[in-house]
Amino acid sequence: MPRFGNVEWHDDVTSTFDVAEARARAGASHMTVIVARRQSAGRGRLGRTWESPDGGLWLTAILRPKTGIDNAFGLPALTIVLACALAEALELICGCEIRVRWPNDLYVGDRKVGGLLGELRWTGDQMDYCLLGIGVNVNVSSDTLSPDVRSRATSLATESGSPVALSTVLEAVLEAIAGTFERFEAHGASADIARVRVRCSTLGRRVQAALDDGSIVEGTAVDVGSLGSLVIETSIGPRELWTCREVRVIA
Ligand code: BT5
Repeated sequence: MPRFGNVEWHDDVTSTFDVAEARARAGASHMTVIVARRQSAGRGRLGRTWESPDGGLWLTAILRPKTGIDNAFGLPALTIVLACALAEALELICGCEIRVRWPNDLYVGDRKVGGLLGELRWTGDQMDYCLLGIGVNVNVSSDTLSPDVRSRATSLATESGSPVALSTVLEAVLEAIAGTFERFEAHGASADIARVRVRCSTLGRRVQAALDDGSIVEGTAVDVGSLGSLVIETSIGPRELWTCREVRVIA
């Protein structure tokens, strides 16, 4: 049963976040989704660029949670749990193993096939709404990506060996968002975190995490906490990360 009332399609946008922001400010309802065929200024985390040529699924969903979620705890949990649900759904479509790299990347082997970006909007200390951005390289052809990104990216079509219907992926992604969010509101993230732990390729690896303040934490990634954090065992004990610029697997 579709649980999305309003799916708005665009050919060209700067970013689906820009359109979603305008719609949310104008009062758009929970689960309104903005989809674009191309973005001229697609966004990644921390001001990075998300390359968004033809052939990808680029969308932002507007969520209006009934219960409070916040930047420190709620959002990291929601995004990693959703990343896991997306990986499961996309894997069924393309038949290749899709894993989650903490905090919010979808990978096939060593190549990135998609990413998530969650942002909260506040009025004072009251959360107004949550914007969830999702990008999946469905049929993106590698020669439409910059050389730097091309060497580290893949698409569902490349991995499955044939083109994949954008509408099938959209339907699966919307179902994953709706199902994950319903469970999240009803029970929190902890029930789904067990699935994340199985699917998270960061766990068990030696990593270097570049924190937002520029410092580096190095150690073995040993757990995803029940609220979505990454626990790294360092030479001086465990460190729990909620956010960081980048986690690099070094061994
Ligand atoms: C992400 O950021 O992975 C979040 C991506 C979210 C994109 C969606 S598309 C719809 C919605 N509207 C937007 O404007 N954004 C969201 P991050 O973890 O910061 O990764 C960004 C990095 O991924 C870049 O610096 C590149 O190295 C790489 N990258 C850029 N475009 C890519 C692509 N199409 N495929 C694979 N990797 C890419």
